[in-house]
Amino acid sequence: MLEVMTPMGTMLSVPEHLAEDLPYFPGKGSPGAIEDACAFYNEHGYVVLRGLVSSHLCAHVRSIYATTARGCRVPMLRQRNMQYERNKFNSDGFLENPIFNIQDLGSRQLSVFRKAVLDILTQIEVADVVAALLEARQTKVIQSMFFEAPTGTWAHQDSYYQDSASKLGMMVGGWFALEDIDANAGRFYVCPGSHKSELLVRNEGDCNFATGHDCYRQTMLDRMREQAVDVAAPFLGAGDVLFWNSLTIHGSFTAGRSGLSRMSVTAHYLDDTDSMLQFHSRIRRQKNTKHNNMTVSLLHDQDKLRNRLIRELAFRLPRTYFAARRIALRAVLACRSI
Ligand SMILES: O=C(O)CCC(=O)C(=O)O
Repeated sequence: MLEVMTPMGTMLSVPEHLAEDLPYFPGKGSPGAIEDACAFYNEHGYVVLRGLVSSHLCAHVRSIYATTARGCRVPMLRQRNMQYERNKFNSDGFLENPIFNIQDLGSRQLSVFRKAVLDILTQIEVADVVAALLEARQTKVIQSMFFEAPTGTWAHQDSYYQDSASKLGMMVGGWFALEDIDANAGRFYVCPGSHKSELLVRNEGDCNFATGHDCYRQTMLDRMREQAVDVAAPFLGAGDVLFWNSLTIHGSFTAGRSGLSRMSVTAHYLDDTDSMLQFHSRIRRQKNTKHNNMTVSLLHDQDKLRNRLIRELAFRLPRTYFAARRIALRAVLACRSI
């Protein structure tokens, strides 16, 4: 076990090897495993399915990333600041600005990478688990991200950014390990049971996303400390997938040492008949496509000229774009339709 400091300043023993962790549930070949996994998820707000994705598919995405997306100079939207940026690499040569919404990437340069990632996110074994967790007949991917370097993502509930329009907590996130994730590589963590507590920080008042994101992050941490929440950072090997509820507090640690990557993809899913609730404020309509028979919803489709023009403007004039976005966000949050 590796001792890691949580964002609350407490110490946590993080499993370095599979044998040091809970077994959780097999992703394949075990009748009844999905039912057991659902019961665990409902109780703890997260669950791990081991080997849900084949090592062959994980290796395929790693190799396609290396040969196509890594060297691509096209600006892409980024998870950490929602700005259009070119790829940036840390001193170890790993991508340090995670890509936001792989399904939006343009066909000209990135269709092969986009397809390889969507093949994983929509494969039948994944679709079956997500449908069971959401008690839905069909589900859809509404958002995705690609990570390589450790990022130290702040503690949050996805609900603050997006959730199900039908009921808060009815969105599922999935963290797909594309390689064995070292305990020092900025492990993804969850706060078990936090989906059931009174910890929801709403996207409003001083904590609104347009002007109060720092306040949100601090308030979240204060609540975690007050409630002395548990933290778990499961061992995730290539092909293991951790699913969590949109009300479950989670984030990732900063790296314990240099030289490590944590290549992974995350995705957020809804019942196919549901809609995305954005910022606890409005229903965000999305254009839909299909992949592997699953609906994939787009937000900033780069195959559309209009979106490419916005990208060019945002990339060349980031400050102007940021200011305009902030005004638009304030307007959205001020006239809540929910
Ligand atoms: O892995 C991470 O750093 C954060 C991922 C995450 O929070 C998400 O996908 O919602």
